[in-house]
Amino acid sequence: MNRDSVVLVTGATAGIGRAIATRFLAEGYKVIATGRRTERLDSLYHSIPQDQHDQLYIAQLDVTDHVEIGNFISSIPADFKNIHVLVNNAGLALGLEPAYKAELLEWFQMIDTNIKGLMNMTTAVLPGMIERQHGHIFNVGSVAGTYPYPGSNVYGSTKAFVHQYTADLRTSLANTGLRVSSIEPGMISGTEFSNVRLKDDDRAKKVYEGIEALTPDDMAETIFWAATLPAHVNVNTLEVMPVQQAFSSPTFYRK
Ligand code: NDP
Ligand code: 8X3
Repeated sequence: MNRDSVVLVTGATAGIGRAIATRFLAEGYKVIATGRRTERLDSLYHSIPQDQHDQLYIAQLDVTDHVEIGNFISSIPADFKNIHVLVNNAGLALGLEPAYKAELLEWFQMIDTNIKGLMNMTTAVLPGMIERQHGHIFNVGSVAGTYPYPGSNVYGSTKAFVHQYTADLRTSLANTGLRVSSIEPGMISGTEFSNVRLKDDDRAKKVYEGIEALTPDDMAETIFWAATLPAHVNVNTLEVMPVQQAFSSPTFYRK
């Protein structure tokens, strides 16, 4: 990594993605910030110090649309083309109901975004990284990919995919010098994750009551750290939880 390195962040309009973009910008790196909501991309642009404006390129992008992604990649301005770090952060959970009450279309949307979106972005950016012989792909997974909980349903399954996909990608790229990392956080407050999942802001707020959860800045710090380690060091998988979150043993439902 050097100060001309370009960091492409998906889902930079909110939460962790926005914090990651802000962090790399503050450290002097160039950032391509993407997401579907253009007003949020504009707000990111206006929120950073003026002397960082030249370091930021914003682009509306839906990670589920592989045709749009192809057009986006070819339209990136020359001074932002050399993407060194791709942070596949865009993702969402929808619903927390038991499986028999869940909406099939919401399951499809999680698969399209968390799995196919991540694959769309990776395959679009990878050839350039191979050509330039440097690159680092971060995939944002979740503890939900390892520890099941009621209502996680397809969300946890998509994150289990992210974990294994990262491991397979890492293995496949081991002889290229490229780095691949799966970052798997637990509960993070101060993002729109629960608002999107529950479609109810009051319920979303209650999720974090009494818990000092991780913050988007904690995750930005984690990814910044892993990205700036010496080039021969690869963080394969990193599971991060707030101290107040832990594991629970299998549950019994007695008759
Ligand atoms: P937010 O809801 O705050 O942010 C999600 C981001 O994803 C938004 O910027 C949103 O942008 C973007 N996004 C969603 N769908 C698409 C799409 N189709 N195309 C492009 N961008 C999309 O949530 P978080 O910051 O909390 O979540 C970020 C990642 O972290 C997710 O992958 C999530 O699963 C993961 N995670 C979150 C945890 C938490 O507790 N919050 C814990 C563990 C992992 P827009 O709507 O503008 O497109
Ligand atoms: C988000 C963390 O535990 O709410 O991935 O599923 S959790």
